[in-house]
Amino acid sequence: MAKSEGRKTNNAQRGAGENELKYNAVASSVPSVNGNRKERGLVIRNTGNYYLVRTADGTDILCLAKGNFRLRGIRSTSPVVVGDRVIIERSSDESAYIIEIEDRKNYIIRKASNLSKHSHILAANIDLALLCITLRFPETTTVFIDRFLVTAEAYRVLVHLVFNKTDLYDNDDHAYLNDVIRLYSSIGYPCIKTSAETGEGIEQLKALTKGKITLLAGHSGVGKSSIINLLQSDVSRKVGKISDYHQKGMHTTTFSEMIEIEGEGFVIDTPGIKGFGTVDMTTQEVSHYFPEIFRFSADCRYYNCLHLNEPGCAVLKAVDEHYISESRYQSYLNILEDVNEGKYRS
Ligand SMILES: Nc1nc2c(ncn2[C@@H]2O[C@H](COP(=O)(O)OP(=O)(O)OP(=O)(O)O)[C@@H](O)[C@H]2O)c(=O)[nH]1
Ligand SMILES: [Mg+2]
Ligand SMILES: [Zn+2]
Repeated sequence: MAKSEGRKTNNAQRGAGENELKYNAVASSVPSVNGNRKERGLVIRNTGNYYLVRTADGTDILCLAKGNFRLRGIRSTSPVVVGDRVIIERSSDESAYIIEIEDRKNYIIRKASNLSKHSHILAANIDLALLCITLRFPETTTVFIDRFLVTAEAYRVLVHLVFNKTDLYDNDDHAYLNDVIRLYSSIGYPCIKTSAETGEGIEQLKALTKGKITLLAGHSGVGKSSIINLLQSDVSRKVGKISDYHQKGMHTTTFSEMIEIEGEGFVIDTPGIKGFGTVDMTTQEVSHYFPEIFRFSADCRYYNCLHLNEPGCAVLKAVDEHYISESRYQSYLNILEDVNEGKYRS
């Protein structure tokens, strides 16, 4: 396994909710240097060069990042991300700087595009990621779902799939939706049907997100901000106007933001993402992040089988016999291809 932080620690997979929500319980006094005050805080928003940091006493402070936070092993477009636990330094002239990032328990990272060498971390230290999916208006493909899931597996982030806008589906859509849900549930990913319009599934989401730090991700226009608006009553998030709204998203949310929800917990609203390039894995590793492919691969004749056309491949046999879905296998090939391309390029 390639070394990069985030994978070292953690296991949201085994039990969510371990994230220290009560950041004020964390010792907030850090020895001061040169008379400057140092405090611990949680990054709740990032706009341009500025970060909004919530400190132990609940105050939100606008900070700049000081120094070079290039993270080991990854070239990221932003050094500090929402969800980071940081140490800030406030000087007497009221300016404030982030001077240290605490080790991350996990994060969700993606490449801006397959060709891009730069990666983008959506958020760090999350207990749960909700991948918001619409089969129509706009369409979310299984390849997109699988790319997200592979990254979440690699960085050990627990994922539930949220199928939104069920109120817009006709009978055929519902039949297809149920097939997709059957597939992902059988692999082990919990699925929830929701509608921000009728309120279907919202109580279930409230119970699920309670006491956790939850990331909402997905294409633009799938309804992430609309769902968040139903999870908390204080603030109203901007959602795309229906009148402007066609098949594609409007990119209404433009930066990630952490929002406190009723009944304790935080949800992170993120801007819609078009593609999801996977980051930093070897060809051998790819199958490890498809749980069902990994299970069958134990019976392949060759230990280094890539399940392409090798003799005695148990995965190909399972695809033939429909124990592994064709769409998941196609996603596997698709990701394998990127990984190979990445290798030839560098
Ligand atoms: N019919 C219906 N419309 C919905 C539902 N959820 C969201 N919408 C509408 O879909 C549009 C997009 O919703 P947003 O909440 O802005 O979507 P988003 O995922 O936050 O999009 P970005 O911020 O661009 O990433 C808005 O017009 C919402 O009113 C739903 O369950 N049913
Ligand atoms: Mg939004
Ligand atoms: Zn094989």
